[in-house]
Formats: sequence, structure tokens, C-alpha cells
Amino acid sequence: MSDKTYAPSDDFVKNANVDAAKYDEMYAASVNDPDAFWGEHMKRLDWIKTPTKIKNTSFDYHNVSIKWFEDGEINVAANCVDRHLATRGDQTAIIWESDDPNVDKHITYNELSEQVNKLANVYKSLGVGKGDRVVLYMPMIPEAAYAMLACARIGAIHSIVFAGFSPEALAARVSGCDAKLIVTADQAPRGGRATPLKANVDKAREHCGEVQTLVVERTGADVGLKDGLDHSYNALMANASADCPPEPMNAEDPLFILYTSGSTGAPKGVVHTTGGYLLYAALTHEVTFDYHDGDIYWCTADVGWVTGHSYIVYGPLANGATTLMFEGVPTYPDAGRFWAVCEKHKVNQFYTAPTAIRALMGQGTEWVTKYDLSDLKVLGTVGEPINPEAWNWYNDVVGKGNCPIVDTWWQTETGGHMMTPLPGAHATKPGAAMKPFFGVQPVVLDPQAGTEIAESPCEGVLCIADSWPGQMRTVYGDHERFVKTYFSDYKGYYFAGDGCRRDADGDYWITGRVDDVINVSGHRMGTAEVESALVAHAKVAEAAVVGFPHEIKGQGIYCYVTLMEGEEYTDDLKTELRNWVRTEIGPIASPDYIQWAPGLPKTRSGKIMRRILRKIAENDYGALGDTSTLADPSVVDELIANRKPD
Ligand code: 6R9
Repeated sequence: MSDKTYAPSDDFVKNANVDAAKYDEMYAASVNDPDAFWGEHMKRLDWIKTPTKIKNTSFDYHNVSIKWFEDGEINVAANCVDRHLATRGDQTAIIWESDDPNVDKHITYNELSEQVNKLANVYKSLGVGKGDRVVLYMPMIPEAAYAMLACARIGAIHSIVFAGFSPEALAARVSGCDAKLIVTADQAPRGGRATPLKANVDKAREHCGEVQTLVVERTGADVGLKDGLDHSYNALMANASADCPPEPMNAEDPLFILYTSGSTGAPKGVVHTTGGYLLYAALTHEVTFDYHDGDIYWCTADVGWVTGHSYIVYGPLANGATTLMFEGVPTYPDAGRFWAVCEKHKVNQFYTAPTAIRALMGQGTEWVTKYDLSDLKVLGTVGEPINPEAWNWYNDVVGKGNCPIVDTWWQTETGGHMMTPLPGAHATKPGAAMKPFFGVQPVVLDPQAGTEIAESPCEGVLCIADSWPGQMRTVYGDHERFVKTYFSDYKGYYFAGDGCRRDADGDYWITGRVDDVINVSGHRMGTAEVESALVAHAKVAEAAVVGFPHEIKGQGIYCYVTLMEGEEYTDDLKTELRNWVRTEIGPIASPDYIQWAPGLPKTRSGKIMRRILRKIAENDYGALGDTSTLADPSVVDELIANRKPD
């Protein structure tokens, strides 16, 4: 934690949407009278029926219920597309930069409208209607945005599965929401290689049944379309009408489901609804990035994660922005790709993850300095805490000290930014998420007592005291799990799962997860998911998985594995288990280290002492704490003797 602060320049402040005084005034208004504040800001959207009720929410454990704008009617696609046509039909809505640095495409709002309308009609012709679920398993291509908006247009609910997930993980999500249609592509080119998406869908259907599939021709590879089950995107789009009236949706109708990892059990289907989510995504996009009309905005996330939903598609398009969609990876064809793209498309706001910054930092500054980055105005980060070294490199080398950095803390569950400095309002501190967004009321609780800590500086668990419009509404099909996960540990609050510090100035610093969720290269993962994948292997009796500090990824995956009686511990088996986890979940869950554990440290009641396993994984075994409650303390010595080398 450094004391240095970085104030925006006078010029920046002069042109900013929100300066310090305006932030203070708006923030106070947003928490003092949420109905008045959001009742005013909802006017940035086009409503079919203007809401008369604004906020109706309860965090009471016995009756958790979250409704915003509940009698309003609205269509998300009409807001992201139709209403811009009169004023900006010829403006670029999406700049698509393909994996191949020589291929890009500009899609205007008029073209976006045509594609979305046609695809919406294609969906209808396949029997998909309001309330039906559609799973998207897509490369980062404009068709992914069309597929999302076409769902929104007819009131179907999309559930995007990141293209890096395995067929098994895909199947679980298709079954989990009982999808009527899968939209995919033949292949997904990335970093010069192609992921066989359609072949993965074929494998997934062995588990989830014969769900009909629409296949976008991305590479044109012959992937074998099955009659009556698979449909060619090009063929159906060619005959579709470009006129599909938007379905009037209640503000509280679901817009999408997005599966995310928690500390226990299988991933949860986070449900976001229509009106509040869109308003929150749009307002945060404009204010956090200080977006001005005509700016070119680029978020490097994937649409498979919430960041891609809110800040590649819904937020920017609701604002009539030009949003860049990138199909590739930061290091292909070389480590200068991000900056080459920034120069080529004159990017003004750039939003990425600390793990990408750390990876590029190691490649040397010449990859950055050879490009003209003078159009950059604001830099953003998201996904995990950013270490001061990475922050400083981003600030100095990429931003040349001229671009405010917005370190945005938020979650799949929150729909949009919860805490972030605003670029024209706050002097930033490397590594601090700084201030709550409008309407967000963060509190720091004593983890044991569950009471609010009023004084600063302080440290504890981060909770939110009242609802904001972008909040998730429920876990798909399991409201009880929603209540249990987020509202039961600390009654009366939304519990985020993160720890946090508030400094003497009242600014917030996120310290990382306080539960069994780990963050690997910005990908959120439950250690329990990796454990259940491991124990599903015939030779594994027991497994415990923890995170450990990793220079580039932030956290790596450390697995302790106990084999079935009589099985042999060999290097080949380690490789087999690593591949096994990759097939069960996907490459993002690839174990970094597997340690054989003839025994795991357990309490007498049989609970695995993860605290100890975490310390050993960190090679910090001098600080193991009290091990006397263990059933067999000697297993700890054995684990230390075989721990990962430094
Ligand atoms: C948007 C997104 C959420 C978890 C969250 C926290 C971590 C995200 C952060 C951050 C520190 C930031 N996280 N942004 N930690 N500083 N700026 O990442 O959603 O995938 O659901 O992850 O990521 O631990 O609880 P999601």
C-alpha cells in the first residue's frame, strides 16, 4: 500500500462527465433518496411503459426480494439498437478485430439492427420464444453480440458458456437451464489455433441430449451438420426477414443467466433482469470510463464472462458507443498486439485484467513504446486485485502518466461496477478500488461479530447495506441458495465474499476472497469444483485444492491428492490427472501443481484444515498456527517435506 496519489490533470477534469463536486453531490443523492435518484436516471433508457415504482427491495434474511422498476416495460435490444438508428445509424457500433491482425470489420448501428432483427426471426423459426433459454458457446465475433441482442429482442434468456469450457461443463450448463437452442460456431480461432466448438457441442450433447444447434460459419471448416438437429447460420439468415418487433418485457423479466463459481457446490446460475441491469450497465459505462460521444472504447474481456456482458455489449451499446470486440489473445502474433490494436483503431478507453498487464510487463517496454498510444484517455482494470508494480507499469508505460486508471471492483452478481475511482473526480492510489459507485453502500464488518466497523482505517469483510439496480435477483431455479449464499452469513447485508480495508481517507482496498473461491488469471473458480473433478477420477480417493500466489496468474491451482489404496504415485499419473481436470472443466482449471498426500490434515470431526494447506502451498509453513486440533498432526510434517519447491 503506497501513500502516493495520482490526480487527473486539470484538462481532464474540465472535460469530465463527473468531477469531484459532482460525484459527492450525486453519491449523496443516490443514497439519501434512491427512488428520486434512479427515478431520474432511468430516463436515459427508452421505456415502453414508464415505471411508477422504483425501488422495492429487502435484504431481510427471511424475505430477500429485489425488484426495481417493477411495473415498467422495456426492451433491451430496442435500447441498444433501435433508438440509435435515427441519430447514429451510420456510426460504427462494433469494431471487430479478428485473431488475424490483418482482418477487421466495422459494423454500423444500421447493420447491427439488420443482423439482430434477422437473427431474432431465425430464433422464432426454430421455436424459441419469450422466456425460453438459449445457450451461447461462441468465439469473440460480432455474431456473439447479435446472438445476445436477438435473445433480448424476443425475450428469450441467454446463458453464455465461455468457449474455453469443456464439453462436460457445457453440458451441465445446457441441462441446468433446460436450453431450447445452442448457438455456436464451427471453430473459434484464438492465438493462431482453433478450438473445435461444434465438435465440443457434439460431445456435450452425449450428456445433455439432442438440443438443436445453430452453427455460425466462422472458419468454414466442415463440421458435419446433422439433419434436423444442426442448422447453418448463413443459410437461415439468408432467408430471414429484417423486421422483428421488440417484445415488451417487464423490467423484472430475466435477461440472462450466467453461471459463476462459489465456495461450495456446482456453479450457480446468476440471474439478471431487464430494466435495472441495463440502466446500471449503461450509467456505469459512461461514468466510470468517462465515455463521450465519438470515443472508441475497448474492453478486452470475453463475452463468456460478466465483464463482456456489461462492458462489451450492453452498457456501451445502450449508450450508443463504439465498442471494440477482440477475438485474439494479448500475445499473438506477438506481445505488442494490444497496443497495435489501440494504435490502429485509435482507442480512447482501454479496459483489461491485471493478469494480462503482468504477462505483458514481463515482455519489455519496447512492445508498448513502438506504438502511438496518444489517443488513450482512460485505462481500466478488473477481475482481481492489481499489485502496485503492475499498476505503475500500466500508468507509466501504457498511459504515459496521462491516463487515469480506474480499478473497478465488482462481480458477476453485481451486474456492474460497485467500487472504482471516477477518472475526473478522484486522485487514484495504486491498488485501491477507492469509492462506491452511485447507490452502493459498502460496509466493512468484523468477520466474527458481524458488526459494522465505523472507524477508519479498518479491515474486515466487505458487505453492501442496500440494493442497487444491477444486483442479481436470484440463483436460477434455487432462490434458497441465493439467500443462503449472500444473505445468511451477515444478516441484513449482501455479503460479497471479499475482504477489504478502508484507509484513513475512507478509501476502499479489496484484499481478495475470504472464501474458497480462487482467482486464476482473472477467472473465478471454486476450489470445490476442481476437487470434485479430481475425485471423479477412478484412482483418486480424496483431494483438497487451494490457491497459491502466482506471479502472472495472480493465483495458481495447488492440488493435494490422496490415491485409492494400492494405486501408485507416478509422474505419468500427475499428467493424467492434470489432463483429466482440463477435460472435466476446461483448460482454465488446469492444476499448476499436484502434490501427493498420503494423508490430509483433518480435525477430529473430519474437516479438512484448509488454512494449513494454504500455508504449505505458499511455502509459509513457519506460520501454520495451531495444529493441535488435528486428528493426526504428523501428516503435516509429511506434507511439508514434499511441498512444492520455491
Ligand atoms: C467482474 C468480475 C468477482 C471477483 C470479486 C473479487 C475479484 C474483481 C476486482 C477484484 C480486486 C478488483 N475482483 N474485480 N478484486 N479488485 N478490481 O471479475 O466478476 O468473475 O464474478 O469475479 O473478482 O474477488 O469477488 P467475477
